Amino acid sequence: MKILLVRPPRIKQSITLSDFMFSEPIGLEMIYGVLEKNHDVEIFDMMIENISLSKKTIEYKPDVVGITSLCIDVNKVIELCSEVKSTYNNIITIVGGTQAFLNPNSFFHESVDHIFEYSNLKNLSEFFSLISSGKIQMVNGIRTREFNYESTGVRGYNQYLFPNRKSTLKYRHEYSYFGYRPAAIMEFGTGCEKVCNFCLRWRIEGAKEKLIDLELTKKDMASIDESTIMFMDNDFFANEEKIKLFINIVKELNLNKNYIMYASVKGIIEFEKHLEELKSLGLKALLVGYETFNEEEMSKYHKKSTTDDNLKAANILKNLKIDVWASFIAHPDWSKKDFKLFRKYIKKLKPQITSISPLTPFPNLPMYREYEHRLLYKADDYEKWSFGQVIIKPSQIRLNQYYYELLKTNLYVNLFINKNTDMIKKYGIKNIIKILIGSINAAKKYIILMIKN
Ligand code: B12
Ligand code: SF4
Repeated sequence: MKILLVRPPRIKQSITLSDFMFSEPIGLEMIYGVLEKNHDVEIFDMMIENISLSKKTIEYKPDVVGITSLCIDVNKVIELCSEVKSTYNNIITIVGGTQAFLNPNSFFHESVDHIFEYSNLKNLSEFFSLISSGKIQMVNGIRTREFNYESTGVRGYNQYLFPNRKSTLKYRHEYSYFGYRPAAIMEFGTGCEKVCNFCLRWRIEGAKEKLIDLELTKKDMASIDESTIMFMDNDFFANEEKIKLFINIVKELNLNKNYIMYASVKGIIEFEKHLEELKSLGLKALLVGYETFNEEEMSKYHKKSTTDDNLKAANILKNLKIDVWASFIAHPDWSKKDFKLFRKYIKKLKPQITSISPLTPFPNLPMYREYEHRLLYKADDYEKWSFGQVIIKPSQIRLNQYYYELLKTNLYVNLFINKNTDMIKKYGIKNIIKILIGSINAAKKYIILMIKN
């Protein structure tokens, strides 16, 4: 069969961080890796391509079109499936990805034939051998329109499979992470045992840290051509065994690359002794969720660290000259005074890059119930759930004032606190201009929302 795997284009109307983070569609590369053995497969990355899916469909003539999805993509994905069906009605349409796992119901639509709630070698092989011979039946992890999208009831997680990175060869020079370009992404271990209550990530991968098969990891690390690897592990510093294994693999493979990782504050403090060696091996930056200046919120979020721990971790990293890309959550109950305290706190932490997301009680999270009566948008206003927009009605100040405070904080942080001059040395002026344009774009969207509200 001929299979076209598609990543949908960026959603213009939502606030996204796409100008800062733009990585390869690694999920599709994994599916490609499995299917290429028996089928003719191609990846079509609409975040880069300029031609429409119907034009591509006419050119490539696939039997199957499979589309990946994130939360904000639902309407676009359905639109694309409808476009495929109206081009050639007999093409089989399939949807997979994060949103299909978290909320498969959002894709119950006449243009979507099958939904991969989760994917693994077993269900992929079984499903594609069935449809190749024109049969359909219920398969674990897959919901089929013909069976009213019912599930077999067997739950599962997405399996981390070996990605074929050559499948995105023509796009790879575009993929980047902040100033690092080109950058590849990969994962060393899945899950997260910190189980913070606002977080989707451990819900997607499980509350248990598990290392990915080491042979697969080594083979993948050795084959990556890019000079930068971003590890998407939820907390690379989850345990010492993992850190030591990584150090050994980098030495064994004699790699000379830049590494970017997510790390918890708890892990940074606990495994401080390994940071110097990691730095000497190429660790350039850590993405750290500091979340807030307010201790009460820290415990409400079930963070396993305190606001003082944040300062401690920031000092450790400053002394070692490891960059920090910090993320924070703006709580809807913040007053003007709270925003002021927040800015003061960021000034003490002095991260190199700061991103602030308004608290987003994603549907399916227990938090959703708590804030349901204060939601500004419906659960199916998919494009609003971008983690960049205010979703919960602020309680202390008006919504437009809240946007003004967010805007002010973003500008203050980016212009006065983040050390852009140091970054110019590191990443080059072109990259810094790109990042600044990104913040201006986000700022423009905030101004529009401020005026509208
Ligand atoms: C890498 C990443 C990105 C990358 C690219 C992701 C992509 N799919 O294209 C970039 C940087 C572009 C990105 C952007 C965004 N992201 Co993001 N991202 C991640 C991250 C770190 C890893 C995702 C990943 O690649 N996982 C590994 C792969 C292998 O898993 P997978 O895609 O699910 O693929 C598996 C299966 O689903 C299956 N599969 C996937 N697609 C398909 C398709 C078919 C047909 C089939 C059969 C199977 C299949 O194959 C794989 C094998 O098991 C996660 C955090 C996390 N740890 O989960 C956040 C995460 C997914 N992102 C998130 C968000 C919110 C965003 C943004 C909206 C952020 C923003 N405001 O800008 C944007 C949206 C982009 C857009 N549409 O404009 C949220 C998701 C929320 C949600 N419910 O969807 C997460 C969970 C982070 C968080 N906040 O908690 N992201
Ligand atoms: S440490 Fe990070 S990834 Fe893990 S549960 Fe908390 S916020 Fe999520």
